[in-house]
Amino acid sequence: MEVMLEAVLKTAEKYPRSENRKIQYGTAGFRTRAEYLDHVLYRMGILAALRSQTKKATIGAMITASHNPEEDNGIKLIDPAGEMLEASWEAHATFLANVVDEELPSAIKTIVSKENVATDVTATVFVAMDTRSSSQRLSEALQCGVQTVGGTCKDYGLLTTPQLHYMVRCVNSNGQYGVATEEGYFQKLTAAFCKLQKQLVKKADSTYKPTLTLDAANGVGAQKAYKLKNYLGDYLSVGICNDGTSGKLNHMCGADFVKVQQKPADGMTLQSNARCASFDGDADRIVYCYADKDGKFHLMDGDKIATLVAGYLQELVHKSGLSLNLGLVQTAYANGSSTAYITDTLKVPVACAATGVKHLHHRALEFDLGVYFEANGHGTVLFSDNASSQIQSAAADGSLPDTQRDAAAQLCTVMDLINQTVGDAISDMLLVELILATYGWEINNWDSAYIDLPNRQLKVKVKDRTVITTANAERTALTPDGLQQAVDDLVAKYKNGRSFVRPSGTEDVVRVYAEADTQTNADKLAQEVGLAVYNMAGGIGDPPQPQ
Ligand code: G16
Repeated sequence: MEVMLEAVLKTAEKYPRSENRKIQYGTAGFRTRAEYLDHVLYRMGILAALRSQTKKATIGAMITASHNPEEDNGIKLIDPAGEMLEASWEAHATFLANVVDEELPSAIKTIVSKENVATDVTATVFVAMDTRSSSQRLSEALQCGVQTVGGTCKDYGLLTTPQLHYMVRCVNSNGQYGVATEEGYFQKLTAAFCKLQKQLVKKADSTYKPTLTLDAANGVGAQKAYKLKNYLGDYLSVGICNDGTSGKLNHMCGADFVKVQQKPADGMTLQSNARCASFDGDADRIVYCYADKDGKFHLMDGDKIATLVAGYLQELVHKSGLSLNLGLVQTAYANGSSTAYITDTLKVPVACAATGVKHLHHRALEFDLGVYFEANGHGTVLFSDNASSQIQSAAADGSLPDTQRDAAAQLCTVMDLINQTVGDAISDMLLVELILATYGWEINNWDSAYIDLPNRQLKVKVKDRTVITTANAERTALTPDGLQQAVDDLVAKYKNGRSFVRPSGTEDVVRVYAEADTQTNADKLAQEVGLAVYNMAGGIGDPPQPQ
C-alpha cells in the first residue's frame, strides 16, 4: 500500500491540481471545461480502481460531456450492473477530485479504510470516450490513474455512453446479458428488432413508412448509427445528418437543442409527417420531431416516447395474462398533459423523481416493469428479475393459450431490444420504430395521444448556483428565502401555470421551467420566474430577456 501511495504521488506530478477550483460530482459525473480536468481524470482512474476492488467487479469510465459544448468534457462512472455510480461513492469522487496534491495519498487511505477496499484484488476498468478533441488526452490521464494503483484497463476507444454501460453489465454477468463487444451489442439489439419486425402482421391500413432521418448531433452517435445501418436489412432505412463531417458537436443540433429550442436541428429539412430523430452528443438521449401538413413543427420528446412505450408494454402484459405491475417514472420537467394522459387514460401509476437518470433508475426498480424517461429524451425500461422469469416461463409454457404465449414471447424479445442499463438513443430509436410499425402508425398518430401544454425552459446565470436548494423532487425551492413564494405568486397569475427552478448539475446555470395555457403565457411566466431567480439568487450578466 505504501509503495503504491508513493507511486500515486509521483505520477500526480504529471497531473497537478494547479488551480484551487472546486469541482463537484454532478447530475451525471464531473463536467466542466476540458482544460480543468486532467487531474480529475487521473484521480477518477484511481477511484474507479478502488471501486472495482471493493465490488470485485469491472467498473466503467466514460469520458464525455454529453450534451455540453465541444469545449467541455467530463466523466461518468459506471457500476457493475451497468448503472450509474452509487450515490455514496459520488461523495468520495468529489472528495478525491478536490484534495491538494500532497494530500492525495491520505485521501486514498481514507476511502480505502471507510469502504474496506480489498487492495489485493486486481482492479479492472472498462474505458471509452466520445469524439471531443480532448477525450483522448483525458482517457490517457484516467488510464494512468488506474494503472498507478495496479489496475488494468480495457480501452474501447470511441463508444456511445450506453454502449459502455452495456459492456460493463455483460462482463459482470459472465456474458449472460450479452457479449461485451460492439459487435455483440449491435447483434443483440438488432436480432431482437428484426425478429419482432418479421413477426409483424402488416395492417392493411398501415401508414408506417420504414424511413427515418437522424440528426446525430455531430457526435459519436453518428459513427455508431452508420454501423447500425448494416444490421437493419429492409426493416428501417436511416438517413444520417449532422454526422460530424462538417458541423460542430451539439452546436445548433442534437436532442438538447431540439428539445430546449423547440425547433429542428440545423441541416434537417422536415418533410410533412416524416419522422426525424435527434441524438445528443454521447447518444444516451433521443427526441423525435416532425412537421405537420401545414409545416408546423411538433416535438416528440421523452414524455411522448415514455407514453408510447408504456402503452405498448401494458398491452403486451395484458395479453400475456401475467400479473405484473407496470409503472412510469418522470421528473418535474414532464409535461403536465403527459402525466394526466398516463394517469387518466393509460391508468399506469406515475412516480416523480429528481433530475438525473440515477434517480429515475432507482425508482423504476420498484416496479416489475419500470419505464423511466426524462422529458429531455433520456430513458429506458427495467424488467425486474421476477418479471423476467415470469415472462420467460410463460413464453415457454405450452399449456397457455396461443395469444398469451405469443405475447409473452414478444415481451421476451422486447427485453433483448432494450438496453436496460441506462437510456440508450439507439435502443430507444429501435423500440419506437418497432412500436410504430406494430401499430401501423405514422408520427402524427403517435402525436395525437395528447397535446402538450405550451412550455419554455430558460437558463439563468448566477454567481453561485448552489445558493438554490430544492426539495419535493426539485419542485420546491428551499433557498434563497422567499424565492419559492415569488415563483408561487407568479404561477398563480397564469391559467394552467406551473414552474420550478433548480441548479443544473451539468452546466453552471440555474434552469427555469414553465408551462401555461398558451405559448405566450409560458414564455412570459418563464421570463418572470427567471427574473426572480436573477434578482434573488445573485444573477450575473444580462437578465433573462423576453422570448
Ligand atoms: C445528464 C443526465 C440527465 C439530466 C441532464 C441534465 O444528461 O444524465 O439525467 O437530465 O444531464 O441535467 P442538469 O439539468 O442537472 O444539467 P447528459 O445527457 O447531459 O449526460
